[in-house]
This record gives sequence, C-alpha cells and structure tokens, in this order.
Amino acid sequence: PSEERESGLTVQESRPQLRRPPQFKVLLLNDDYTPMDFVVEVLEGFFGMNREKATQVMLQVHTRGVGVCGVYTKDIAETKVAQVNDYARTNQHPLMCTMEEA
Ligand code: TYC
Repeated sequence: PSEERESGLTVQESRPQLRRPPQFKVLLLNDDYTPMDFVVEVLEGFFGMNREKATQVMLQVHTRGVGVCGVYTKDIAETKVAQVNDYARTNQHPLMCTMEEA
C-alpha cells in the first residue's frame, strides 16, 4: 500500500511479508544393496524419526521405490541430501537421497 502525502511525496509503507518460502521434499530411493538397518539408522539420525516411523518409511521406500523423508526449505533440503549421500558413500552403500520442489 502507498499513501499520497500533502508534500506531494508518496510513502511506500511496509507490507507484511507473508509468502512462505518454497518447500522441498527430501526423497530416499530404493536400491537392492543398502541394508534395511542402515536406512533406518539414516532416517533416525538425519530426519529425527523414532524407530517405528523410520521402519515404516524404510519399508515404504523398499516396496514402492521412493519415499519422503521430510519437507524443508531449499538450503536445509540440500544439506540433508548431501549429508545422507556422503554418509552412505562413507559406509560404501549405494543409497540415494534426492530432492524435489513440494
Ligand atoms: N531394498 C533394500 C534391501 O532389500 C532396502 C532399502 C530400503 C534400500 C530403502 C534403500 O532407500 C532404501 N536391503
């Protein structure tokens, strides 16, 4: 909103910034080699899931091919993807983590 002043100047008033930042889904992909226990450990360690939830998501990925680990802003999602892929490679597993706009 703007307001015309007596001076002839227009004052640009601040507008509350209500737009939510874009959200990104962090996805885990299935493969034939990564142990189920390792995937559960990743979901607990990087995505704050308890054992029951982590097992549920791991089985979803195992049976459907892909599953959502969480939804984050871009920077956080990129960091999670990099951390999970680094951790998987460090442990010599082919586990793949990726992201897409929600
Ligand atoms: N398919 C793997 C197995 O049978 C388990 C697995 C689940 C791997 C989820 C990756 O994102 C994954 N050992």
